[in-house]
Amino acid sequence: MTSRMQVLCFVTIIVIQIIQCTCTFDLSSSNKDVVWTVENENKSITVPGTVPGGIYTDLQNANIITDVLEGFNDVLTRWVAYDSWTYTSKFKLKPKHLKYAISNLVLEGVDTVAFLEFNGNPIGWTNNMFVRYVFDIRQYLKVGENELVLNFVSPVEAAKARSDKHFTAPNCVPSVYNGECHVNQLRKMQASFSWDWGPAFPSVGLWKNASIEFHNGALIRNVRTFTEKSESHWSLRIIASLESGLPRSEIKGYLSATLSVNAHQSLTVGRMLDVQAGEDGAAEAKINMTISANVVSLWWPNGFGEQPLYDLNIFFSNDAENGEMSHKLLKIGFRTIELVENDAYTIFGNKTAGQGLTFYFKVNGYPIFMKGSNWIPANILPELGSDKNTVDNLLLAARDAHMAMLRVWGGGVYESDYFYQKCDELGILIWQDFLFACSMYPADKDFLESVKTEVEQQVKRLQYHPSIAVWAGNNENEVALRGNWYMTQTQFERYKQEYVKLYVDTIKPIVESYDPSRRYLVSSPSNGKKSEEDGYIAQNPYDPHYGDTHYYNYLADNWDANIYPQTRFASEYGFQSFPSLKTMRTATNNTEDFSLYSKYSKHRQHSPNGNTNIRIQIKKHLKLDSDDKKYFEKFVFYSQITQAMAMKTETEFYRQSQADWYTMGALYWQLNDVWQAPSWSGIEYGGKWKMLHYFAKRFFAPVLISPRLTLTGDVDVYLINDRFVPIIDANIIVDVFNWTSLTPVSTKSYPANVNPLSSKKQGSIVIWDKDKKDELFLRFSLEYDCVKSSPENYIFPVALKSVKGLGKPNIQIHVTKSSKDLNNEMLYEVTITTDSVILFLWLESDIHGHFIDNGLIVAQPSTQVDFLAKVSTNAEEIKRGITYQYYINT
Ligand code: BMA
Repeated sequence: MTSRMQVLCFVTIIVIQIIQCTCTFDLSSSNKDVVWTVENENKSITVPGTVPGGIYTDLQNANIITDVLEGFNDVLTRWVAYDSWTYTSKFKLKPKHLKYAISNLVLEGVDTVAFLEFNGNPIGWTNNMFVRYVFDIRQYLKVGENELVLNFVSPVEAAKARSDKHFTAPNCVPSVYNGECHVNQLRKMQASFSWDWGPAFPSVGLWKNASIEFHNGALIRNVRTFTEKSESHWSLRIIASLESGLPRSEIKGYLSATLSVNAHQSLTVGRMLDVQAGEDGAAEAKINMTISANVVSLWWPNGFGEQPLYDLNIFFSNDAENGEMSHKLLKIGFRTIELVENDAYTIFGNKTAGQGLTFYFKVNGYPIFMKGSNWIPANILPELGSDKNTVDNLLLAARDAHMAMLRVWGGGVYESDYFYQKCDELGILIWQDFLFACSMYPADKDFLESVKTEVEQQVKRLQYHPSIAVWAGNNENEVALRGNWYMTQTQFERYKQEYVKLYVDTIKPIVESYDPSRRYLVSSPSNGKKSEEDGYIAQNPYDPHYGDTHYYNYLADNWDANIYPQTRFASEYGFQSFPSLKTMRTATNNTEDFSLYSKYSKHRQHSPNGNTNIRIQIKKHLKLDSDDKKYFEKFVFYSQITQAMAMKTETEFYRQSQADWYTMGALYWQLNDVWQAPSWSGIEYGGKWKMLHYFAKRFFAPVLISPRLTLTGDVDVYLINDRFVPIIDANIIVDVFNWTSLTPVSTKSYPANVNPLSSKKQGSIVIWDKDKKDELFLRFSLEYDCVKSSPENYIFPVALKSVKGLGKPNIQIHVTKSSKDLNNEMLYEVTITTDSVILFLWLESDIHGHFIDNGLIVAQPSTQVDFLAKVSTNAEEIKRGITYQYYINT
């Protein structure tokens, strides 16, 4: 077809679309013509239902229960999870609705086991929260009122019933979780039965959209795109999944794709289609495009370049007389990504570091160290996890802390389309786990069939996003089996076989067939290729010479870089802290709860020995007497200090080990939180940053001067460079301070050089008189081209509790309105003056907004921090509302 004909065809299609279109009847609560109610088994409760929604939100809205995250409500509302709930919707259809060849009920997300009736007729059942269900309801439709009923089975009972038949370890979660058992039997968000950082809310409901789709011809369900780069151009392969709804039907029509490229140009290709649908009424259609490399720009991870996205419009116009048109718009990016697992010997050429395989991501041909963290669901109620504000705030916080990768962890959900679009926009690469975590899983036929559908649908839905970097079969299940975490040793062979059946025989081929463009790792952590060679359950899945590792050590001194083992890629490591009192107050107002030993505190700490572990770390470094009047308040604050320092030390250790690409990733555990409780998060439930997140903004800085205190007491100084250009002849400035003064005792300067995308040890320095280590600390800064090019960094040679001369600072605060403008929000300059050193200065404001920097080490008389106000206010009000804390040895 000539391009003129294509244009004509296009015009005709658009005109036809106005007359003839597929029609969707929205069953969500936003459609005023649909009324949803929900009722419990004995009908004692009937309340309005919400779609998308869930039972806990509906009961909360109807005042049957109060805020689920308040006090002990997680256990007090558990009756909700034991009852059975029926969601019913009533809506009117018009004669036009009955004229279509296909009328399908489409449920994007059903949580989880439900039996469905339409106008009194059983139409099927659901058992997988991650599957889009389609039910043919054409024969049951009526003009006038119609009724859809979903009878939800208690998820706790459904899990138990399956476990009775197909028991799979573990028996239950630890009792401190206050959770429910056997969630591994259900294809449901695994954390909804509780986790070591979260409460149990075994929800039911329609957590995603629901609708009835009416059509005569085929629809585009989703589109996959594959980009391949050659010298002068990109090849774009587009695969559209078409659904006619009728088995073996003929799908005939015109498929076209239009890509908008740079300079307001667009490229269109199209082709006639005549294919036969399979038994499932679906078919795939391919279309190729060649794009000259100069009309599109490369997509880069955050911090390494821009994220240009290009509109790709796909149309399918059916040939039938009443030619219907189906359309999808995707925003695609052009980049290459590769996970490089090559013989390390060729790079390192020595026996120790040279063993094993490399494990790093190459993006657009460049090896990139992945800085980031682990994403858990944004809300414990799945229907609230896609809230755009929450997702925006968390992803922007990740972006602002220079993160280039987040791992969507296997105990949560496949996130919303909005989430991945936002990651595409912000340049946040996603390590996507499949949703199996910390458990053995069943491998019976029904379970595997359901997983097949889930994996196929999710890979097809998410594949086109440039942000997706890698797929991983599960979280920690290989290491759990090898390490006998769930007492499976006596049945090792059985569990190994089931493991291979699920992740290797079932999931792997599906992922590889629908997305050959990315690596599928069987587990995280794993030894990558080596685990595969070793039959998928490696002898030591934490082998530092292969793949990724998870590392937790709560007993050793977490501020000591020498305790951390090397790794190719640290995909999890972390330490707990308490959320701020401000955040805790959103869950309880009882004064007696604000004690480490209160029933409430014990209830919220799910990690066995969690508070003891925090206390151990505090005790190693900070002075805190148990009879201190402000013990709890200080414990909370100090827990945030120890967490931030631990993560700083460990992350910098990994970044330092980037030399020659030994370690190429540091994703700490965990970015966010689902409730107000001690956890590993850097951001509290509600969005407030802990000290860790402020520290992350500094320890992930693109150029970082990073000192390491060695076992001999010397300091190795590293320069880390995430830029594409080398740093040549920069100056490292080392100020030696006495704790008693803001004037350095001595200052020395050293030349520094490092290659692009690399880290290099600049040398070792011994500055102090070993007898006076407790009187001194060191400040490191970097000057390059006369500009400060790295955040300042510090070495405290002895534990802070033992330093001599740290005095109580005399702090003055002054606030002025800034002339800088930040997206129309009000920025204020807060100037802090002090007469002595301040450790971990933590500023808070009662005005809605946040400090741009916090948790400061102040070693100069005057320091400026910006405050971003989210409400209209003035300098005087801000000054009045500021409170602060810091660490001191009293
Ligand atoms: C890792 C994670 C999570 C857990 C965290 C903290 O094992 O995969 O399962 O929450 O540690 O214990």
